[in-house]
Amino acid sequence: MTTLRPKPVSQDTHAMPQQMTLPDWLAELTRAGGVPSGLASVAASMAAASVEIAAILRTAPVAGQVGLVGRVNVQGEEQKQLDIISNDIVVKYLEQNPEISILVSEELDEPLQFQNQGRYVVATDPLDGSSNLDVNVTVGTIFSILDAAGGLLQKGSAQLAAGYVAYGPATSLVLSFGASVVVFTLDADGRYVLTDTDVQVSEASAEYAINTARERFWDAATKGYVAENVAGETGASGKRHNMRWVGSMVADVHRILMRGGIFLYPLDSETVSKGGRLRLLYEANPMAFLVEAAGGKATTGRERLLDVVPTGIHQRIPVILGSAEEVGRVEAWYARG
Ligand code: FBP
Repeated sequence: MTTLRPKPVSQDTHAMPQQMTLPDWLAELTRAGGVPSGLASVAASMAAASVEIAAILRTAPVAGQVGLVGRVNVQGEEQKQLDIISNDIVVKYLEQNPEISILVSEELDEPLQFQNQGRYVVATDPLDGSSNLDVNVTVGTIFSILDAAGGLLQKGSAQLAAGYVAYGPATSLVLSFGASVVVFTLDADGRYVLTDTDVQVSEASAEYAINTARERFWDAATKGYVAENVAGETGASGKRHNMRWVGSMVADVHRILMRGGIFLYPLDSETVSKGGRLRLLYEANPMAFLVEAAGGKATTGRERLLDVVPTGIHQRIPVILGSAEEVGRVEAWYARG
């Protein structure tokens, strides 16, 4: 069985002319033997879906596409109109691609089997950060691509590609096939143009992202790490830290990929019964894949996130990722037991 993992052929886009569009970049990568054309087409399908989602988001308040639909998803969360609309758009574009056989989505209770007998499985959060939807704060789409032969419950390290789209002041598509992380920005003509060729997460950082309103539920390790940061120069880290929490994972992780930092949604006494807050297959794994490909680290606190063997498609997991030095500090707190 030929492995689908792309050969680490040059994804170095430094030599590529400026203003390279996504289709050109994918074609170049496929021509260079870096990525199979089928896998490249799956990334292109997700990108195409995101262009339509971006357009919908821009005018949703005018079109009255805001607010709840009066249904809850399998997570027990109230679904917003835009959650459903975004999911339908993703289904529409992926169904048209014969390379894709199954879709796992945050908004679908069960995996969606397409007619196609394609080689790839996609897991997606069609609209991440939905608590920020109706208040015009950055939200996103997150996706993970796997080899269908390995089934749905594969470790994150088996991902062939991952990406997200941040719908913010600009619309950014961040993508990796494992060797490097690149950023495309949507231009005025609705084309993704290459704007960052080799994202690297800074080793060190003084910026952390956590929902501090949950402090009373935190475990000792999280309390210890955050207290050290709050102590600033007088604390064990010996430096002043700053805190940022957008409440949209895509926005917080994008900031970390661009300027370093650490994102924490640890297990706490309120989420322990569910295994955590964020979902492994379509939130934690793709973000961990991107952060590691950019030189950062990702852990549950106790183990490398990408080594976790999933037990369910909507499984939740503790997530700690970002600048390696900061993640290392958190791991040290957990190692104290
Ligand atoms: P969904 O919006 O896709 O359910 O994602 C969960 C999420 O909104 C993350 O994007 C974000 O990091 C987190 O929940 C915010 O949690 P909280 O509401 O505790 O701040």
